Amino acid sequence: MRKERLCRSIWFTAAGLCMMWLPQMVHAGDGVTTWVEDFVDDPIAAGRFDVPHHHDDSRFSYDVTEQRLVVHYDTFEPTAWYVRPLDEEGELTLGLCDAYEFSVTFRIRSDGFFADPHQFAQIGWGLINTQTTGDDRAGGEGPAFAFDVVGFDYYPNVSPFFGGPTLGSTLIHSDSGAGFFSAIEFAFGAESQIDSHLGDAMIALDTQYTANVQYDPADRVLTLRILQGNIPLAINADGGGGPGGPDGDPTTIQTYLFQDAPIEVNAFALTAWQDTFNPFDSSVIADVEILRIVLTAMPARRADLNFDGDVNGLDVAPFVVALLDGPADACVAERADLDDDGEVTPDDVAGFVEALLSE
Ligand SMILES: [Ca+2]
Ligand SMILES: [Ca+2]
Ligand SMILES: [Ca+2]
Ligand SMILES: [Ca+2]
Repeated sequence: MRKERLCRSIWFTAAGLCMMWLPQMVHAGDGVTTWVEDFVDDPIAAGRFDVPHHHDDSRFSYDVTEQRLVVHYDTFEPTAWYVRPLDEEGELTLGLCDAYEFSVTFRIRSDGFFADPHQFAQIGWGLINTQTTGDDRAGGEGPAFAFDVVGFDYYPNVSPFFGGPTLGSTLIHSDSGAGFFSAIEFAFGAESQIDSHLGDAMIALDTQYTANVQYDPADRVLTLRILQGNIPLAINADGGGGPGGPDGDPTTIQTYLFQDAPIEVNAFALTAWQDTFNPFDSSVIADVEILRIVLTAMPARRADLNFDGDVNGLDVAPFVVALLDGPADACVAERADLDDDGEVTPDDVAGFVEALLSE
């Protein structure tokens, strides 16, 4: 009954809008930021990337002939980043309610490769915050811990006791004062453990892959895929809870978020983290060729209630549900509260209709 009345009020406010329950007016979402780094020229000389002044820029070697970058990972060395802001203006930030993905095409060289079986450290990259992310990702030293990180992490170490290698994406929330380790969300157990004897595809040396990490704010889940050419590998044949893990897909390793705590990132970075838990020696040494980076950010849009980046008729049904049942979470509430009074009520209908019509 109520649903019908509400729908009719939307109908009368803007004739025909309630008919738009089917896909139409689909276009590339406004406000989408995307960039591709192909290394056709030196990203630092060209002003696209930068190494923070307190980091060692010799850890990153650009090769103009091969059009690639080589990152010298060595966890005995201090942390070093190769950083690009999310957008050209350096103003874009992403949080818990925004959609984004990043892909990195890479090859780990066998020459000089070392992974200590008694230690544990990653080859990694991802999103950081140039203001709030500290150098200490391992958390062994502090106080500059690496809060506000969305990372791709490949731990190549194979331990006689703990297994390995492991692969997954990690999200580290903003500093809430509750301690660094409580801010970290990651996949563990069978989900991130790469067990070739159980069918999981391994990452081989001297082989080109693309690692893709996607964040879905509707389900609050990070999904990692490793592609060889265009073929996603079965990295999750033996996943958490069974074959393929939670989504039943053997090509995805997923990290579900359980905390509502905020996160705010403003840059992409190739992150050669120091292993602050092993100050005596290198846990991992690897020269990693980086051939391509693609970043796409789809910040949350007001009135986009189905989280597809567009504001159109497909958002009517979930808007009505948020009105009738109350918003399912803070991200829905933020998108449906069109009059900014902190709650979702019939007073938001006018703003919602206006948002639909202004598209
Ligand atoms: Ca596994
Ligand atoms: Ca899966
Ligand atoms: Ca939408
Ligand atoms: Ca409101």
